[in-house]
Amino acid sequence: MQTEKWWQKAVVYQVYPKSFQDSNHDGIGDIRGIIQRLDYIKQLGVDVIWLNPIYKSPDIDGGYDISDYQDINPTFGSMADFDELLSKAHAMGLKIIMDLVVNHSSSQHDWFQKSLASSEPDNDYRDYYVWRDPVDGHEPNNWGSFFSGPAWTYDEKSGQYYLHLFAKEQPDLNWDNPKVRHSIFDMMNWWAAKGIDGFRMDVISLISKPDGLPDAPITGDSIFGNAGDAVANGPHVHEYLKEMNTKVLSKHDWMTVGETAGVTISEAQKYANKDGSELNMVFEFEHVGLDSNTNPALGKWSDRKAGLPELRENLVKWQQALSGKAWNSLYWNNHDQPRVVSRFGNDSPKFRELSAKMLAALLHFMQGTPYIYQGEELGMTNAYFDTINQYQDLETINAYQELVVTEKLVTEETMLKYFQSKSRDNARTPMQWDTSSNAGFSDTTPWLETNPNYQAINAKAALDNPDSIFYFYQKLIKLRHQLPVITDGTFKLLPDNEQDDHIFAYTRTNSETTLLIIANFTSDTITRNYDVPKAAQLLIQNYTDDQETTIRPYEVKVYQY
Ligand code: ISL
Ligand code: CA
Repeated sequence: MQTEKWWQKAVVYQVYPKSFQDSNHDGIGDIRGIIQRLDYIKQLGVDVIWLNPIYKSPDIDGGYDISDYQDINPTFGSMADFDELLSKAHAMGLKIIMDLVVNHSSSQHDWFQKSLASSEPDNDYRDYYVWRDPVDGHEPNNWGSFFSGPAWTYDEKSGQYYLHLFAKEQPDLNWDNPKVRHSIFDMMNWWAAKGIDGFRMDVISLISKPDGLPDAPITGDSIFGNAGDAVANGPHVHEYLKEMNTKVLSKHDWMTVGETAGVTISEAQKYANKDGSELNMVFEFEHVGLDSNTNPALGKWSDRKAGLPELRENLVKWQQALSGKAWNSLYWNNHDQPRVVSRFGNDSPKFRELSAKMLAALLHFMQGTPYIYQGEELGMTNAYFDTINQYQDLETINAYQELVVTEKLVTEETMLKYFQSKSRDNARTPMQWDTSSNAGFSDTTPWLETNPNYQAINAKAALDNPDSIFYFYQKLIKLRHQLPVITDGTFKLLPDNEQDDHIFAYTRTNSETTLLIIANFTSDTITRNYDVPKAAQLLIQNYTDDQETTIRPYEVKVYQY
């Protein structure tokens, strides 16, 4: 494996700027707030910061609707603030990767405004987006938007529909048009000249639409087809990424990660192949899809818990299949996912810290590039909002409207439970810095309610406690930097572990050493004998003593020999 690449040993910290730190009393996080907190990020020991979109945007979808790719949203600050953030981060040895959102733009983008202006052949911008005539007076096909409703919106003026896989304010760019690709590549090179360290590429697996835009398979009793399945890994996606690689990526010592919704193992081996002709790594979704509803009409909305056997089977499959062939991201959390300690761990006061550490260690000893989402290092929990009015996320609000109000597929009470498990806002509540008002995030009411548990769960308390989750993460990051086996070792599930309902146990081995990771996924006390060699050294533990064959609730231990 090409273990010489810097991003294979790196750990990424994801900052959601809107919720990280407010510096100017408007209740919204901003770039100067991030600058104020760089010391904190540095102390954790990570190598790279991934910034969610900070570009100019009407902010229909958390900034994933960009109206100017080369300007900063004034709510977040100015380009001068960004330049300062970048140079200060670099001076501290931190790299910054930006979010590249080019499957779609905002409907307010100049390109779309020009596209809208006329459907005449002399309008160069018409073909920047995907326009189609109605079919039998209806949408051109049955595709549903990820955010509810059809993926097509009708334009009275031209009598045509435009495609938007997400909100109607997020029209899909037409990647089959070489002018679109060149405009995007120019924009990327413009950011390169500023000295950024790479891009995380939003839904990059969706950019190439299937020829003829055929109907998608219907799942459940929806009238819409699943556009995600129909569009992911389209016919030209690898060709377009290779072109991007030639024209942009290969010129820079960057880290590139493709957010690849709907990626399979064999597709991942192409996106993130080790010849480096496309992207450095994929960011896949299978393990965070396991607890979706068993009724396909409800999609992700459920309060089901994924069991250890299915989660383990999935993680192990990816470890083994990409080994030596391609590179993966390791993550439990991001701005779209519920908090991991509430999802796969146990966020009760008794077990929150133990289970957060167990989950951290389990993931951080695997092969891949780990991502830590802001607040994960504190064991921040889901928001547990009680009413629909507390939510700000459009995916959540649209799902409520569609599934509760219009289609009446679920009761309000049930849907609110599902939101407590799965809403994206669970990850987006303000960062919990200290016990002062609004958790030290802002001195005025934040854009999204602060989780009241900030009195107990906050960065100040974590930094004051040598046993905190924060320092546990710090240790995991340090070990990754020190021990090559974490990057290059062979992954092996312990032979008797396949059916185990309680314990996840695996080894990583290279020519020098072996690591043995044993994690109890449950609140039960378990007896297992792993015949750990006498000379083995205990590298990591989340209890203060080691009882060898007794594995306590949410215990994790890592031995080296
Ligand atoms: O968030 C999801 C499930 O709740 C996913 O379906 C998500 O929409 C998908 O992974 C794509 O996410 C990315 O693109 C979206 C944006 O809303 C997300 O925040 C972003 O991470 C559209 O740009
Ligand atoms: Ca602000």
